[in-house]
Amino acid sequence: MTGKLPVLVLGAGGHAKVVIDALQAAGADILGAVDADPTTDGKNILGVDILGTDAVALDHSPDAVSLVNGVGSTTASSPRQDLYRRFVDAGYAFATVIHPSAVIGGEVEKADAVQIMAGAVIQPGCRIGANAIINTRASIDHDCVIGDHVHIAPGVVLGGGIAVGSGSHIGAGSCIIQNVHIGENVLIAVGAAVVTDIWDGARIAGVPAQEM
Ligand code: JB3
Repeated sequence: MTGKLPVLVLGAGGHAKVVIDALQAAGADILGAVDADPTTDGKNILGVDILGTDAVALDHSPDAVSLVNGVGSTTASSPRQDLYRRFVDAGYAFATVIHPSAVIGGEVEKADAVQIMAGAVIQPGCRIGANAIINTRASIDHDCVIGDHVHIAPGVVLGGGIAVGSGSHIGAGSCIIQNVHIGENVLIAVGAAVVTDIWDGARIAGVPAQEM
């Protein structure tokens, strides 16, 4: 992960657990987690204490902590984006999270707050946008351009030279043929096989993938 400041995780659900596990594997100094649900206060995730709601995060100066976005996304345009923007607008910086088992090729550009989970492979020449998740064992081949806030779910396979527009969700186990363009805020359902360009806002599924 980037940065030397202690880390505060936003969120305390399933994605936060995976993120905390990656942070621990990378040897990060984790201060705690905060969650919108006040009933989580006092509990812990993998031994990391849940300290309260986002008000607790705001008690820490932006100079004293790095944030990690522990809220995931399962659709296009999720609350994850709003949370990221809210804290960036308040002056906070987000750390990147990279599980030590991820394989990342040469000349891969990683924007702010990128999260690359266990076993993911990113081949050379790719660019990964801000606040994007490359989830467990996803495979992204050479020269792909992944937009801001994209979620590449577990087990996705992207061929080379693919562009994925900001805010899109590529469902678990989907495969996308090389050199296609996926628009912004697209939802691709689990297990789809995508062989054509996909327009902004489309919801597609199936083999070969078609509009839902
Ligand atoms: O599919 C995989 C591998 N992971 C999924 C991930 C990408 O998305 C996972 O299975 C879930 O479907 C989903 O994980 P996530 O976002 O952690 O979902 P959930 O387990 O429902 O937990 C969301 C948590 O975020 C809840 O505890 C909410 O209270 C909290 N939350 C929502 N809005 C917030 C906010 N927490 C903070 N701090 N601030 C917010 O604004």
